[in-house]
Amino acid sequence: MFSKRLPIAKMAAAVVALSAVIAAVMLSINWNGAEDSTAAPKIDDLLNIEIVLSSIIFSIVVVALGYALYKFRAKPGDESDGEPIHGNTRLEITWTLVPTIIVLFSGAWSWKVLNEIEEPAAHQLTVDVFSQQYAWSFGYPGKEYAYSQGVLHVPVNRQIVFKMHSQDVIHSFWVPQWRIKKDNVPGITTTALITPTKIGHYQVICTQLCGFGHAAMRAKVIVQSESAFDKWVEGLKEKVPTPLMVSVKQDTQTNPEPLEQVEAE
Ligand SMILES: [Cu+2]
Repeated sequence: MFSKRLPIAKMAAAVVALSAVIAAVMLSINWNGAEDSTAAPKIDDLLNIEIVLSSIIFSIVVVALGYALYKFRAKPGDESDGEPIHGNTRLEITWTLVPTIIVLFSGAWSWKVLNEIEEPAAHQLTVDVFSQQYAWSFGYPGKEYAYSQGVLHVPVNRQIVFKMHSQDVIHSFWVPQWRIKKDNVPGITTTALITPTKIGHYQVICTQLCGFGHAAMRAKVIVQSESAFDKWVEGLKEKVPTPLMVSVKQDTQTNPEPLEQVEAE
């Protein structure tokens, strides 16, 4: 049925042109906002690669579809059935193999990015993240378990080990400009490594529908210099409350990583 005279060169040119236009438009849009952690540019590059690959696939489909619609359209008055087609083994192998290669390539690249993002740095700072319906609070184990509610301070250009503990249901920790998002799961400790690279004010947003107050479940984030951070922590009056400490210990028992591997100051 597919004639041997498919205008392959023209179709390929159309695919290249269409891909270029779509990719140019999609890449020109700043999807994720400012890149304010070491992970952000890597994740955005990964997204851009996916955008280019998707543009190419989309163009192949659209060009083939457009060609078939035009070339094989019924003549006016033609009421006959279409030709019965059994299949095309070569075509089927191709459209199985090519997506497989693309998916494996994306997977390998994602793996590489994840490895880089999760590479532990020498001088880490551990921060406990406590989530509950519908509030965030934070403990600073390396700073005698100082405690803050609704506001998170962190030093700039230092890798923060966020250890997350939910008190009730699943919540999710997300600062969009840092890109990384991590679920807080009751009963276990989840960990995210994030190195903020810019001083500024941000927001933690809960991204896991957790109840009526979910949309309002936010906390302020202040990224500041190491000295300003130290001063702020010293000014904190509260210590992490006992019920939260209990949850840290309980979570830690079900977690392979020991809690006390706190940073060397
Ligand atoms: Cu929520």
